Amino acid sequence: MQRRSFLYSVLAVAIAALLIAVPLALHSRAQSSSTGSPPLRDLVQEYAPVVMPKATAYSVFTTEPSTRHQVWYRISGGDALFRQRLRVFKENARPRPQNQLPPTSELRQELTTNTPTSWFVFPAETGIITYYFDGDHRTSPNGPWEDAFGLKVTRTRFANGNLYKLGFEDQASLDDYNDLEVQVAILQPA
Ligand SMILES: [Ca+2]
Ligand SMILES: [Ca+2]
Repeated sequence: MQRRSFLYSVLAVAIAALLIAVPLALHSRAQSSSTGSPPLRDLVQEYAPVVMPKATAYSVFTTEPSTRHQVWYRISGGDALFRQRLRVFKENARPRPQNQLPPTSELRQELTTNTPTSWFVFPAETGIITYYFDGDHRTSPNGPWEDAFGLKVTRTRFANGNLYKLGFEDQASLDDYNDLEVQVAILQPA
């Protein structure tokens, strides 16, 4: 009996791995850019941070479908007691309501750390596309991933795009909004 339940759990893990791996393999993923960073130029304005206490994810989207755009992102750090996870989704559609994510078939990357990474960059494209950045954490090594309790966003506008600094919060008390920090740039000349 024990052996059977062991086999079932091995099977469950294998199926879960396939469910994640197949969509990642089928779609265009962001490429790691080992040296590059987004070529934003001519700072126009840095806006005051916007605190979103119940937000669990942030989406950026194209405002001009006929102009090519390109999205870059990286984990820039974080100061947390718990393990952090960033999931990145890309969907050929307008933004969904806040905190609603696309299905896992649209998942493009999953990083289970808040250690800084180099930049990742999606291929340049035209059209109506929304990119979702979803911050999670878990309080024990094998526990379930849980949604962030909130998010702080600082936007800086440049002549040829926008840079967003995201800070996810993993405490219900909303203490510092710096547990998982992500930078997202969307390049799209005006
Ligand atoms: Ca989430
Ligand atoms: Ca915190």
